[in-house]
Amino acid sequence: MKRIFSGIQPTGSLHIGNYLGAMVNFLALQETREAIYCVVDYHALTIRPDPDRLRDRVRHVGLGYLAAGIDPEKAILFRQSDVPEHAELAWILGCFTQIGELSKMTQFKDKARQHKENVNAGLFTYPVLQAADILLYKAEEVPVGEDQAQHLELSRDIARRFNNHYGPTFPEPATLLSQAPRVLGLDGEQKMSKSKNNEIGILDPPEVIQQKLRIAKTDEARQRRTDPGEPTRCNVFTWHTFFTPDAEREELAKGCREAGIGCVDCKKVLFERMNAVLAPIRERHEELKAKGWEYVDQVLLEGGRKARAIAGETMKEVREKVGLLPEPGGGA
Ligand code: AQP
Repeated sequence: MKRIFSGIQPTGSLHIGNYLGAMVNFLALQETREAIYCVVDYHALTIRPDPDRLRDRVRHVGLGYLAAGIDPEKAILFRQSDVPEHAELAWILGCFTQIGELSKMTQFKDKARQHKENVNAGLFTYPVLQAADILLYKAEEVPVGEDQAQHLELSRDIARRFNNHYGPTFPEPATLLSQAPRVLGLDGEQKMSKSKNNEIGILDPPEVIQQKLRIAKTDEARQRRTDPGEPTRCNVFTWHTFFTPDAEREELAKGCREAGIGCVDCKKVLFERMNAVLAPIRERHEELKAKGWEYVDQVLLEGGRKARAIAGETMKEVREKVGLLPEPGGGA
């Protein structure tokens, strides 16, 4: 069975971009692969979050994974910092990564613009830690959104370079994109993000979703209800692609082009369809929350134990190959 790995940052609440871009694949792949999913709290340190807030968000993202349908009986779900080998391997792989390569990373350039006051080395070497996350488990495939494709390419380069130097060690991990690799936000321009205030949360109550949809950008040509629109220019219509069956969508497209329906009507249908997908997630979230945080903590702890066993094996091999002691404090 092929092994896969992916992670989500505990930087805010999960949104439909995370869900459609990554989680949908996580759910399908836990059935057919040895799946390892992680809440990547080391990564989140790049923005120096409040410690209590970070711990809290880890739990919330853990609960979000479970509510969305990740089954701890089928997949390993854990907190990155429960497996410190991630940081150790990142250091070693950093010695196989060129500064020039990291300088080209689009996400680094974006985040450096977004957090001008704190362009730290962690932000710069973030893709090295990401390579370590994946290679530590010798994952062959990585389900992610399109924004991570460049990082994945770098992970393959790092793996290849290490293998060329020390002999075959890591598979070169393939990128697995979903049907919705880049979901735009309510602004219809930027990628939906936890930190851009342009998201629809997967746990947003129905009235909040309705409120957000009301302001969601549509085709600018439709200033009045009587103006014909063009669905291919409309982000709301793109969202229909992910939630609304083909026949109904075609009807909506026709109505939009002929000005037979208005944007309000189109958004109403989208709300119904979106809500039908999100309502069961919200319900499961409530059920799991009622079990108390102990349940989530237990799942993450148990997942961490399993992940650490695999990580330990890889690090034993890596330490031997690079010339460190086979185990800290041990060996000849
Ligand atoms: N808008 C999106 N469309 C498709 N996929 C997306 N992903 C995120 N946003 C979209 C995918 O979700 C997974 C987890 O992402 P992440 O939380 O680790 O980091 P991110 O990509 O930086 O997500 P955000 O929401 O944009 O977080 P912030 O605002 O904190 O930077 C990844 O597979 C990602 O591709």
